[in-house]
Amino acid sequence: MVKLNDNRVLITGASAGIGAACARAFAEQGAKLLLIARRGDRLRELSDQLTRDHKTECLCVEFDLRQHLSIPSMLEQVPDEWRAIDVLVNNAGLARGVAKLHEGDLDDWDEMIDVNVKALLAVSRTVIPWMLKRQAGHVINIGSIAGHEAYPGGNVYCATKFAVRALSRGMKMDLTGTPIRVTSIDPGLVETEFSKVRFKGDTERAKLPYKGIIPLTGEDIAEAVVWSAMRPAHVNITEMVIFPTAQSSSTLVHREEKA
Ligand code: 8X3
Repeated sequence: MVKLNDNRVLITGASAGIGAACARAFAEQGAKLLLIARRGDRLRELSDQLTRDHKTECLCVEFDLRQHLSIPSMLEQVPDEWRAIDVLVNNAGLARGVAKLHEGDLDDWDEMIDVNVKALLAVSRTVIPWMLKRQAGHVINIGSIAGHEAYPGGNVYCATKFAVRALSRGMKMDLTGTPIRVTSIDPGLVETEFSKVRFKGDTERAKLPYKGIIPLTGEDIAEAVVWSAMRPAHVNITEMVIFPTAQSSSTLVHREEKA
């Protein structure tokens, strides 16, 4: 088993949801965290809490990953010791809207493609060479069931997650013959701010995907991420699809009516 204490873990989109849960789970294992997110106040709150609870060493970088062309220079500015990244969790991602493709909003599409695909590429393009230099590292991409099957209104979001899946496979192939591991963790319905973002703050509508089911939590996914990272060095968990028990595909969900 790989021990994570004193490992350096970079997590994108770390201020909430799956990203924040991963930060907590890695902190519990004694890792040092490089946390990147747009909401600096939330990041600092999280890092204060982790420092208090686990004595975690955290470096917080407030950065909007939509600025994907500036990602290499942002990362090159972190202190040298933070280039020794053992685990990169490419978590940042979002969905905007459920409009039919022919009624979709081009700005929404840009935002999803910029963050879900281009930012993941730019972060990986910068960090993987650091890993190769040290001949150590693990890239864990947070994909989605939306990268396995499209669903009505999912069009561009699903396309970005199909892209993430292709990139995970491509990275694994390009890193063949090196010790660098690549994992894709692909969840179904996880209750986070995801739905609120997708429905642009309409909280009532945002609750509907989770109605009548016990959805996954960020912690459920973080456990799988940390478990993958802790496998022995010769074991590469390549792809893991995680559903709530009530879900069997993007569109097949059993909902219990509440009285
Ligand atoms: C999130 C899961 O089913 O809303 O990636 O697309 S789903």
